[in-house]
Amino acid sequence: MHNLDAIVAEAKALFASIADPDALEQAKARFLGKSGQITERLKGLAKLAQEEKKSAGAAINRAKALVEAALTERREAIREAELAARLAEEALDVTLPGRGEAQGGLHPVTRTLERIESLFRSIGFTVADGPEIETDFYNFTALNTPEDHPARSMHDTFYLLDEQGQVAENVLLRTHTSPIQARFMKAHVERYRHLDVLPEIRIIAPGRVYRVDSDATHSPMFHQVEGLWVGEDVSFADLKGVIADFLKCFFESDDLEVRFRPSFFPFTEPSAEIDVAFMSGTLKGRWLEIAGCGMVHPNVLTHAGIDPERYTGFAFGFGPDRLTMLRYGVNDLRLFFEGDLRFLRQFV
Ligand code: 2U9
Repeated sequence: MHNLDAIVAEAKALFASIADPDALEQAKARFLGKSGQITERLKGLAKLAQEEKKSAGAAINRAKALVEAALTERREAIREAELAARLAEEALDVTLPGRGEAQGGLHPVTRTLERIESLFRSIGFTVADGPEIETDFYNFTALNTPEDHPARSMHDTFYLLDEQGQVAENVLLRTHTSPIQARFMKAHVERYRHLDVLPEIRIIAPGRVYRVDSDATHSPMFHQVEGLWVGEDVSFADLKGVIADFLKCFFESDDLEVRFRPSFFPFTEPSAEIDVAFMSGTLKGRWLEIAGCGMVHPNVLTHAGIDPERYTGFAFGFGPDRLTMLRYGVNDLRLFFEGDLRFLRQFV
């Protein structure tokens, strides 16, 4: 039957033109659905004479089988094409080179701190640590700082608030790392109370400190490294030797001079400022203030339970941020704390 052949050909052509599975199922309805062309033919059989029914029915069923076969074939083809597309999309090229890990690096101030720690360790110091939130006792009182000292004012020191939002007068952000040493001395005295002689204290105290101050050379948070050596015969001459050797090692130069200028700190007596002058390079001949130091004040030793008649000690303090600026030629302190990678990458 020519008509049936045309229907089968039409179905095949239509199915072949479709790539979407839903559209294919809709196209199927045009031939095999309730009022599809093949279905209508089957319904029409009822009208035929008995002798025609058998051969006509057989021909329609053959055509129906051909349409169904074309449909199945197209469904398969679409599924395979989809699978192939997905495989191509998800394919991994294992021969591509790796993307590589981002390279991290230490902050320039951290490098300075590590360098200072390693130099002091090499002459028998240990590195001590302590809390950044301190009590007024360890930050000021134990360090012989009088009640009316300006450093204790809210203009200079960050105080913490209590649960009612009021200034908690005895809790603050440490303004120097000296409370680390005050705590260390007290613990040391307690630990060795059973001995006839107090073993020597030789520590450095590096860390973050906080002051109400902000401009090109002052940051509200900055770093300090302080040092302390307490024993039976510790003198100002020992202090001078340790500091001069340290500075020569730190700046990798014997071509520098160190001088001690009388000064005042509540926690040391006598006290001095330490200046350094490089004898070559861009800063040649200029005296730069680099640290403070002195012999530990008898009141500070007494606070820790150490007899100032028997023991003496020296202490010093410097700013590693400033040392880092000098070592690398950086002129604005704020660059260290802004986190700008264009600046920081130069030190990796
Ligand atoms: C104890 C006793 C004494 C630590 C000292 C200085 C002098 C000093 C400043 C230098 C620049 C801090 O970074 S800076 O702003 N420090 O001048 N610090 S003596 O004296 C101590 C510490 C602890 C128990």
